Amino acid sequence: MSTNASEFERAQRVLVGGVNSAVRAFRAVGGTPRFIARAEGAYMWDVEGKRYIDYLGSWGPMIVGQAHPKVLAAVRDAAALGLSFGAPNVMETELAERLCAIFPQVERVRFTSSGTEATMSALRLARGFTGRDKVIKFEGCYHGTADSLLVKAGSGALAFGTPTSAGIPADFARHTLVAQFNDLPSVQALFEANSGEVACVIVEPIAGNMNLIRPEPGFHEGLRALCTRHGALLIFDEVMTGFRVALGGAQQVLGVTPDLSTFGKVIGGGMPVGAIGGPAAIMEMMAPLGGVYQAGTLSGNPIAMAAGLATMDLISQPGFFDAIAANCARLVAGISAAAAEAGVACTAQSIGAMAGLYMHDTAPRSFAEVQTQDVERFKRFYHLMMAEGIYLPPSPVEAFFFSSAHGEAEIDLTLAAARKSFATISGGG
Ligand code: KE4
Repeated sequence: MSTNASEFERAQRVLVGGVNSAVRAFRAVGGTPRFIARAEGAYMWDVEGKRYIDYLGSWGPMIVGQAHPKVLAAVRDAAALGLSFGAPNVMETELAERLCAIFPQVERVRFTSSGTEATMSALRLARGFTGRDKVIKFEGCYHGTADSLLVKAGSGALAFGTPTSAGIPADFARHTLVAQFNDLPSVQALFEANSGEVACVIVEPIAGNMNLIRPEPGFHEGLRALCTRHGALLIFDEVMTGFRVALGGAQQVLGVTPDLSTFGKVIGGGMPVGAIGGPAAIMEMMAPLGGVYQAGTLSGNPIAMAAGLATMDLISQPGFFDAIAANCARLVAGISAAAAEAGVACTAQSIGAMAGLYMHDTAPRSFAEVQTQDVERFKRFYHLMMAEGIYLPPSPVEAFFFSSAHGEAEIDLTLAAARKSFATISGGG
């Protein structure tokens, strides 16, 4: 009989670390990754048949729950007409029209097959548009695996102690300047020390890859003013926050308009999609109209577009985000209350359907504060919850993800598991 352990042992013989994305390897929490056999609604089942309430949601895409009937039907219908054409397809236009309708400053879109491609292309576009080489990012923010962005990055790069990846030439990395999230003076200092050389600032507007960190009031307004003053483009990387904290992403919540936005995850509904969006005057610097080359064999793939359109239909329903945000808020409030009841220093918070849980008595407000978490206690909590059938992202520096499929029953089961886990921890277990 196939077990998680036997499948992991087998996978490691042919896949690096047994996985195709580093964060899946459970290196930040220890133990054996679960090999998922199927998923439906708020649940996943591993190869041993154990059921979990899914707060991973494929790291964000599955906001309407796993295997939603309407998304599956759209994928089946599209697949019956062919899987990939390498030629324009009307569904690409339709999904781009949806994005342009939601984000007023987005006049043109380019789809890619991943968030990495989207942010990598956005950086190249900013450099091509401004004629400048340097970019500013924030320590702990993660924007995928493009070389320029794997400098003091978050997510698995941070969790595994390689925030700046090996293999990036120093001559390349030197163009990436690193500031501190929620610290405007650190950004201003970089602009002043590199006057006229900064092409863009790229930021997760609500950080999710150093765990969920809220922007301080005025932070993004300050970024916006600095970029405008110094002729640099402001790029909101909304791959995680887009269509998750609100239909209009973090820019709707914050009321700040970037020059370029990158998207992914939810707009693919579980299929590979990324996107760049912005004003025609900037976007049309990209090939075939301009000199910034960008392309991709499966970009705008009809199956991915169909899954994305079906997901957009569902999340665009009136009241969708109010309901999901209220349920997610009830969950995180219940977790914080359960921890307090057990005398365990643990806090949880949420914005829309994006949540953070910290082994800390308050919600961290900076990269430095996130680092003061009790990681060993997180690991203990993680495995206690997993044993109770609650699947959280396997890292203390990742956000977790709620869906419209998570109802009262799932919230109650999760809070019962949290109370039991905190009781074990406070009892020294
Ligand atoms: P992808 O290349 O993984 O599709 O997207 C990269 C990316 C870009 N920008 C933001 C804000 C992101 O969160 C991501 C990817 N997020 C991680 C989760 N922290 C994906 C999980 C993984 O690496 O397997």
